[in-house]
Amino acid sequence: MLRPKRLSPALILGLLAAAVPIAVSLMLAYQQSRQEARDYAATLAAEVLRRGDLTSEQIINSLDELAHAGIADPCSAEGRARMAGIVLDKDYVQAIGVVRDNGLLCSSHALADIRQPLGEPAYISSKGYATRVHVELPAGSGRRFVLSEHSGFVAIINPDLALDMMANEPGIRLGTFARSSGQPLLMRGAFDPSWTSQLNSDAATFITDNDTVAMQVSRVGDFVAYAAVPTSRWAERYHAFVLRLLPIGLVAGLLLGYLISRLIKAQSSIPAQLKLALRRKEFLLHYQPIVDLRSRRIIGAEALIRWRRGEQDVMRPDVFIAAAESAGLIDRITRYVLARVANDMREVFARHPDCHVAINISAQDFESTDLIALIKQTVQAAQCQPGNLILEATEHGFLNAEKVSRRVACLREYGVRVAIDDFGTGYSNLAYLERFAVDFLKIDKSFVDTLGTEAPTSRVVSHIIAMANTLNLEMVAEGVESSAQADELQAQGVQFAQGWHFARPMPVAQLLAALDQQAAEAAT
Ligand code: G
Ligand code: G
Ligand code: MN
Repeated sequence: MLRPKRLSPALILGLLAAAVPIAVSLMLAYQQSRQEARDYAATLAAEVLRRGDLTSEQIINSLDELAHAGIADPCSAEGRARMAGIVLDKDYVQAIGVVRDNGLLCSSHALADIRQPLGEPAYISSKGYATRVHVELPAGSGRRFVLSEHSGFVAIINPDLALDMMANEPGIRLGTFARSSGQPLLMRGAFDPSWTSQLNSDAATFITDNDTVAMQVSRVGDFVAYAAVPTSRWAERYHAFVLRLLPIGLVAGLLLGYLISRLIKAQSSIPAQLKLALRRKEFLLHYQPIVDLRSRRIIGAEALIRWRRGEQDVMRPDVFIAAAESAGLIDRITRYVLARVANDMREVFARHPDCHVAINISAQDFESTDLIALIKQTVQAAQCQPGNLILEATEHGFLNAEKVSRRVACLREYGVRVAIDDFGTGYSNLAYLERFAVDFLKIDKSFVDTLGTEAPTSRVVSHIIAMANTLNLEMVAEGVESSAQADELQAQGVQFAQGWHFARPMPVAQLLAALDQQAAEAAT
């Protein structure tokens, strides 16, 4: 049955970790562009304030000078010339003049010197300066002037001149408004009266739906300078920051994600991985043929566990079997192996009833009470005879005692045969072998390797073989890699062998095919 592969926790946490720097980079871009917009608006407001203050100062000075000049008739040619002299050095004041009954009587600018009504002032400051805004003058070619009047004299200001900075940036709104009344004074672009409510101290910067607005209170006059920068400009900066920061965030994110998922994988304990592998059925069995050395025919096979994920062996069995033993997970693995072997071998036994399968059983399994029941289940499930099964136990498993020896006896009584695995590598001694009645000795590869060499251990094989013969034990030599080794073992009286010289561990289908071919050859 195929189940969709679940995302591993390591991958999920890795992805989460990767998201953090990416999110941070986006946030940084957002904050940086916001901050930049605020700084820009504040800089503009400060410049407006500086110009506003200058304008105020020039208005006060020019009207003051005019009041104290003692000009008898300002509207005479000489009077106008003297007025022109007063404004000559005042860059922001275009002209000064005389007001009577809310009308402009005459001014320093000849062309503006036409009597015209001005209407009521929009605002009068605490110092008595009356301000009129949006005033059209005859020679002003449609331009709207701001007029500031005090004691019958008036200063004429061109607001565009005072606010002529950043003229090439569209959408930027600049100006001043009266602090006490909120009345706009100088103005470039529409003023939003709701901004005034944001001013709680000497300066404020805030973001509205459409603009980033900065305001600064004048220390000289009763007015506030403001600058509003449209959000669209800010969004552009945001995109620029994203383009700059996101790649860094992405790289950092991927790196962090990779490192964290690696870390989690490494830290997730081997026992946890084994449990997961059992649940996901990532273990499978390969079978290494065992041959009769006289006929060189396959008479059985050893089941060897493999941990597969995709095409890869995740971990070597000697590593994870040892880990499973110390984590108390070996009984679950043994159950799994037995069930799997029964399933794999059913057809092999049906077609080749004399064949046997050798299964590695851990020392702990011999101690657990239900091993016999488990083996009986396996025989049933594989639809074979107890004699088709050989249980391989390493010598260490046989060390502790009575209980194990009784269990082995029980199993052999049932008809299953038992082999001592890796013989010679443990605590082999003769007395011990006599006490444990078993059927086979498996001679470890390390001894087979010494055959035909000058190694001091090379003669141990002969002793093991002699000992086994004395005890009437049949032998399986492991790790046979050459025909010379096979011949030598046969000459010394070893009955069976396995090793790469004959065959490597293989999937059950391949084993079955080899057995089928062997049977077909025997028939002809
Ligand atoms: O081929 P290989 O590397 O698989 O074997 C390594 C070791 O793992 C062998 O010495 C064998 O004893 C052990 N082993 C292999 N399969 C099993 C198994 O199914 N159960 C146990 N307990 N040990 C196994
Ligand atoms: O259970 P045991 O330790 O006997 O398992 C045998 C181990 O030896 C397995 O890991 C198996 O894959 C490996 N093996 C079997 N035949 C050969 C061989 O001829 N040469 C080598 N190097 N290893 C072998
Ligand atoms: Mn073995």
